[in-house]
Amino acid sequence: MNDTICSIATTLGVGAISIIRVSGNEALKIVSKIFSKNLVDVSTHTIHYGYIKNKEEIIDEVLVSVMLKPKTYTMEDVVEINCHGGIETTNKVLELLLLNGCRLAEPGEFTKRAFLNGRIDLMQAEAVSDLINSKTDKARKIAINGLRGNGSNLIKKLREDLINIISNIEVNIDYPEYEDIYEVTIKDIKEKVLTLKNSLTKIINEYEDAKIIQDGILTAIVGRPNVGKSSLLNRLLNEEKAIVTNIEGTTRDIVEGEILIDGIKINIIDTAGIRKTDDVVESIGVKKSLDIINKATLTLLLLDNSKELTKDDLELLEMTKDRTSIVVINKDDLESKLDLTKLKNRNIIYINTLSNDGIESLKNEIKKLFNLEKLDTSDYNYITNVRQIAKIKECLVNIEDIEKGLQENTPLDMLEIDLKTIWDTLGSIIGESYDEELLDNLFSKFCVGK
Ligand SMILES: Nc1nc2c(ncn2[C@@H]2O[C@H](COP(=O)(O)OP(=O)(O)OP(=O)(O)O)[C@@H](O)[C@H]2O)c(=O)[nH]1
Ligand SMILES: [Mg+2]
Repeated sequence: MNDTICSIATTLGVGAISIIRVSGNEALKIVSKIFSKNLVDVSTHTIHYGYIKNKEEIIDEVLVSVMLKPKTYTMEDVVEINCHGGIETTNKVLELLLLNGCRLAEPGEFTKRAFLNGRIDLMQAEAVSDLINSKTDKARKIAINGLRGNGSNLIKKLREDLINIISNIEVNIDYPEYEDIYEVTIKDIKEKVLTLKNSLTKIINEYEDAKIIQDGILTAIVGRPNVGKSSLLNRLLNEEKAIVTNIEGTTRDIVEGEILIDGIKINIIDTAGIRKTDDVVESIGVKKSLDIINKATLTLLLLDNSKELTKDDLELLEMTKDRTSIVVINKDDLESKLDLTKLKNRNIIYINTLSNDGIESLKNEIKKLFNLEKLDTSDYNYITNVRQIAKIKECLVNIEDIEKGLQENTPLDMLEIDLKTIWDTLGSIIGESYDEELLDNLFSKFCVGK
């Protein structure tokens, strides 16, 4: 942490401007060695015009921002060099910084320093990564709320409530002779534990919604060959993405596309038609289609209105009956030969991909299934990080132990141990405690320069 690090903060490519970021005790000294002006005594949060030089050679005309600690991203001295965009110039400036005493930053190292120096907690650090990786406006809203500390504050509040009861129990155990100190009752603990359980359960329940906002809904279009899967994909995407022919087995590999419904990303996968086949390539495609049914959040099982149900159709109906699915009956323009008694208790939508009929109804059904309109009015204060959610689940297991203990009249000091464990686990969510391996793993997923 004592060395001065540098990194290209913008995408390396041809562009108007590239930013090279430097952070650490020697930042001003090192940049001064390659800049036309001495920056060592300049005021904080100032911008300086000049040249980057390699001895006498002028490398680029730049603007250099100087931000002195502690009001910086890392809470260290930070210098940012705004040079002309372009791979050669940017790399040359970086190379000069390395030659003059900087070390190349590891991925996420600037944010790691912000965390280790106490500017942000671990939840906020993880939100930085989510913000960069957010793929929809709603995912961005969740991430920026996380970065602003909304999730952290919630966890801190839960810890505060816990520590109050823990300290009360401790006082009661350590000073039983003091009669004027409030004595914690089993009823008090029961109430506190129930409130905590409700708060944590709410987070877990909302996690599913939040995942949908963040990652979208993986939607597989499956069915026999020729039922019109690729035609449906093209209709939903509003482009001729997949090849459509009247030859069975036209689609042999997956074809993917993306649409937004109420701001939620629907990742649509068109698959190879499912049938028994001796064709090697097609059979690999069929296997992929079957695998995708297991991975998908939503399955659109397509049937052909003009044909009787086949053995393959019935197998697919059976395979998808307990999954979130919609049975989409295509070719509504043709006379029906389907035996509807076999489709009892299924969610059915009729469509005709030649005319676009039913496509809106299908989208509405998706909205209804996933409650997308409700998500539209959400406050975006969700916890979406898998690590954080795993910790919350750990706390719920401890709560179950406490509840059991309360029923079995376990002594207070034993219950206190479980309460402390929950307090610690909640602490590890915001990074009150951590191990190096966790930090390395977490920040290695960040971009270089962040
Ligand atoms: N009459 C009618 N024909 C349709 C409709 N939708 C698709 N078709 C026709 O059905 C045939 C098969 O369409 P595709 O979209 O290629 O079917 P698929 O399910 O992707 O087929 P595979 O890729 O072979 O599994 C084409 O000739 C389409 O023009 C529809 O709503 N009505
Ligand atoms: Mg197809």
